[in-house]
Amino acid sequence: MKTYQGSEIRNVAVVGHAHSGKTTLIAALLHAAKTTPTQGRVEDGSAVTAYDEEEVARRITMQNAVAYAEWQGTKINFVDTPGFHMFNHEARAALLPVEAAAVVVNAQNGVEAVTERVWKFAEEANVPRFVIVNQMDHPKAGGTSGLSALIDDLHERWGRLCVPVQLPISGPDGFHGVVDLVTMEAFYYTPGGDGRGKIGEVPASLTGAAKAAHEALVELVAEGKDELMEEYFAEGTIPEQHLITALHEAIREDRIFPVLFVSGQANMGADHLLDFIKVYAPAPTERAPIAVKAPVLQAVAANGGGGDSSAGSGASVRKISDSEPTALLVFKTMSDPFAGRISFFKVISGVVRNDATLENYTRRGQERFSHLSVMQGRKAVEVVELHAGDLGAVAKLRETFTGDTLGQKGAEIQVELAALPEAAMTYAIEPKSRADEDKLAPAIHKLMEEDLLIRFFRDPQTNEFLIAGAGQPHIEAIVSRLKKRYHAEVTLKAPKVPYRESIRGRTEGHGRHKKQSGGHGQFGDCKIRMEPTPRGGGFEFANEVFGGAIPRQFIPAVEKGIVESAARGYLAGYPVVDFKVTVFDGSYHDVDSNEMSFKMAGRLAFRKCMETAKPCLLEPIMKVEIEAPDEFAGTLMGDLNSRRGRVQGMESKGRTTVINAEVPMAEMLTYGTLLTSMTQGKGSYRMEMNHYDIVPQLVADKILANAKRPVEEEEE
Ligand SMILES: Nc1nc2c(ncn2[C@@H]2O[C@H](COP(=O)(O)OP(=O)(O)OP(=O)(O)O)[C@@H](O)[C@H]2O)c(=O)[nH]1
Ligand SMILES: [Mg+2]
Repeated sequence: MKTYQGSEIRNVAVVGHAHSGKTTLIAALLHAAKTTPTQGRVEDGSAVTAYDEEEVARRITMQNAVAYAEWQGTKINFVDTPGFHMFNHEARAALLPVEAAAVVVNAQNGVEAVTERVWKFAEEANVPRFVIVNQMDHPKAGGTSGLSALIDDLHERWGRLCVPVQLPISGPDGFHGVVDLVTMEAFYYTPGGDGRGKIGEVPASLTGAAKAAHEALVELVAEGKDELMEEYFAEGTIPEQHLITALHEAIREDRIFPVLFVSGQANMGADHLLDFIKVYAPAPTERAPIAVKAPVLQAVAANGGGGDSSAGSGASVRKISDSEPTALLVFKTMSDPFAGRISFFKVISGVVRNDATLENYTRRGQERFSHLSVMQGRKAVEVVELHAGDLGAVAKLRETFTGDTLGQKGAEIQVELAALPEAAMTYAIEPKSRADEDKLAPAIHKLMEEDLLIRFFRDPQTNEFLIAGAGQPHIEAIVSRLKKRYHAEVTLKAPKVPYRESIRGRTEGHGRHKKQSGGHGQFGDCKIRMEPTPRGGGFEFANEVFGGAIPRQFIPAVEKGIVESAARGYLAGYPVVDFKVTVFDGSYHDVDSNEMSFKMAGRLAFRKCMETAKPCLLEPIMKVEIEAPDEFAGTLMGDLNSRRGRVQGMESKGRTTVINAEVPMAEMLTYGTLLTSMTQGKGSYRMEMNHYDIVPQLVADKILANAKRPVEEEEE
């Protein structure tokens, strides 16, 4: 394979609502570029970017995938992303390594909930966007009110900067091709062909509309650029070459969001879209230098850890250029039971060569890059070197994970990943056999390497294994992967609510641990003050012991005892959070005092405090967005009320109502099924963890009645 320079590379994330046809469109583009001899299909698992067996079985994309097309001297890297709301965090993550987002809109439905969401992600990530109106072959393309209504809708949502750069050639007999509004040429396609069009005349019925659309485009491009404006007024138009350069610049600077028309499934418009990406999408080397965090040197422990020896922290930038020091960012990990861990990365700067040894800046190890590759779906294609801006992959790094930066020694940078939502649903799982139990933890940890949303832990109360994820389909896919990839079989049990405990009052407590059982005794004694901190504040610890009432070296033991006891819970075995402890007094014994004794004293003092600190139960509150046709709004609102939901807003979009509410997780565990029956299958919802709040007394009483109160095994 040819070696591509940064200026010859385009990185495009393909984002959009579920089923808008992203995976199919990429398959069409790859076929048009002769990457695949036939066009891959989602239906039979032959689409290049839909290789995961869970995805093939469900016919949806669940994780990002990478593929590339070599198109007229340019390498176009595509990142296919999930449109299903539960996996939208993947789409967000895909925007980090790219310079353009192709926002795919289903021509039948226009802009949908996730279309808006991914647009916002791209905006936040500072990534130029183009709108691809897909499924133009569909008899219902344009919906009930036609394509001009679709364009009006784009304007309404994202402003007049959304401007067509093509005009679709469609009529009652279907979709035939597009008019390029820059060159004013028409391209005609055969449905089900190879995606390569034939140049022809603009149909007479469209010449007027094409001229008007061309002028609208030219005006928008020239806007704010004095020399172009002058040229436009003097000549009445802008020469094609100037227009191309100016449009490229306008797209890069977010002054224009071009709109194009294709059919992925019938492979119509593919070559033109590839051309468009080549000419108009920014090359990585053209983008402004990316913000990076310069290294933060660890305080040296040998200094006693007290002195602040951190240096060089703060924001900085790195230019995407071969001449900068080599650095790369791992943006995705795939754990393959055979090939091992495959790390997908973007070369931020410099050149990565096969067999290079690079330092993992995040974890401080050395990694050897053997069999340097680029990914074509699941297939790794080996390359000799990768230049700044390119996307690549390497297998079998020893200790490198998603989010890590690596590079040459002495030129450290760090790049921040987009924030992930909290897991929205927790299930208990039970290994089917002893052998399954042994395989479970290592297998889940492998899956967690590629899916950062998974949480895996033990229920402190029941000792069950708990697994948390984005929702039921997500958890089910994890369970299926555990079985198919790692032969670890588990049964899924009812969803669990991860309650927590906290306190509402300020109090003091005394813990004294004394044992005299012949020989060496044990003695620890501390007095602590406990007070609530704001919600989400976690745990704080302060030391106000003066005059050596407790020797310095035993203070951490007191803290440790408190932390351990808090993790075990007080009311019902859920971890106690959001409180501050100050140790202010105590006593010790010259011979009998040791760490263990002060840890015990810490535990006892904590439990003493809990008795009077007005302990309370906290529950996770979800941020929920529900979408359904207007006629169901009343039913849904009533239902939310009965679920202790607090409606934050209700909005009507076309004939759809969108309700935003905050609802306790405990009330949402089986909402998916209920919503389907309440809305005849026409409603959809998504939710994410938002915050913890105190459980109302009546509800808490019921939970506590069913819970075992944890017992502290050690006695004074
Ligand atoms: N008529 C028509 N159908 C299409 C077109 N593109 C996709 N489809 C159909 O729409 C369905 C979804 O296509 P996908 O390519 O899987 O859609 P996606 O956007 O990748 O979906 P997610 O990955 O779940 O977000 C499939 O059944 C396709 O056959 C198109 O251009 N025309
Ligand atoms: Mg897909």
